[in-house]
Amino acid sequence: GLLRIDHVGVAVADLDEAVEFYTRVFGMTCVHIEENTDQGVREAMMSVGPTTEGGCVQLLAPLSPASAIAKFLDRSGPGVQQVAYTVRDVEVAAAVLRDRGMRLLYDAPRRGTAGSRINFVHPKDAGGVLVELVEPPR
Ligand code: MC0
Repeated sequence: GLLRIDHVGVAVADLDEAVEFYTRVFGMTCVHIEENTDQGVREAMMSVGPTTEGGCVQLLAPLSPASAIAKFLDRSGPGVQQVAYTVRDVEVAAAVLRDRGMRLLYDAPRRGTAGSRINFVHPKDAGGVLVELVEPPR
């Protein structure tokens, strides 16, 4: 089953500007920045509270015009792009959701933030929400 909200993903055009905004206005702390070329993003993990136990906002900026985030920004503008849940085992969680009629975007998990393993439920099967499953690195 799902364990907790891992992060809420927000599409932004300019990552550095967004990090500055979330820090100054909401008092969040940037705990991780990375480029994920497989996903076509440059991303920053912003801790909501004093520890990441309080959940994170993941700021996502496109690396190229072909990126899923570039497409999202073109269509919808900046805003919430995904909700991500922590799971113990992403393959098991994906299999359970497939059994319940959900289309998973990948046949096998791919690499997410900081070496996590991830998959996604298609937003059209989940009431218009792109749902990400995150198995944290061991
Ligand atoms: C598209 N749609 C969405 C959506 N993206 N609805 C809600 N939330 C979103 N994020 C809607 C469109 O408006 C459209 O609705 C319908 O889905 C199908 O659109 P499409 O043109 O066929 O599909 P695409 O090309 O826009 O692709 C959507 C899809 C793609 C979800 C398949 O974005 C994708 O593969 N996402 C997974 C990877 C990803 O998002 N990576 C970036 C984050 P209508 O009604 O017009 O038909 S990377 C990340 O998250 C990593 C680093 C991590 O956390 O570890």
